Amino acid sequence: MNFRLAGRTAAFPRSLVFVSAAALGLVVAYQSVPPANASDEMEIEISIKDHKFEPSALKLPVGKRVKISVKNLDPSAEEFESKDLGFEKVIAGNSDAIIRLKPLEAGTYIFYGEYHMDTALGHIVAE
Ligand SMILES: [Cu+2]
Repeated sequence: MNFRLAGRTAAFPRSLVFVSAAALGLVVAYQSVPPANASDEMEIEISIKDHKFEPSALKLPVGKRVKISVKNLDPSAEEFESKDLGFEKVIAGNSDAIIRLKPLEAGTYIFYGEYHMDTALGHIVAE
């Protein structure tokens, strides 16, 4: 009788361990869900019209990935470029392009339209 009771007593903690492991599994599964894009990437829009950027001056937070949607509203192509940020992309007339930036460090970054350097100038301040 004592032996049986001991057997039951031992079985109880074992089932507790099982329940705990199941609960832990749920927690781990929940935490491994990748974060939504919106939380770690911000999206901005820049348009090109009459060979000028709008906006031409942007303030962005440091440490966030940035997706830039560029709309070239001019009928002619433009090369959207930044040596500071390390990208260049030719955008045909009346079309769009996407540029993705790595998380920015604090600083000022110049960008320009290489085909119209006299007017197509802009900069990003990250802070
Ligand atoms: Cu270029």
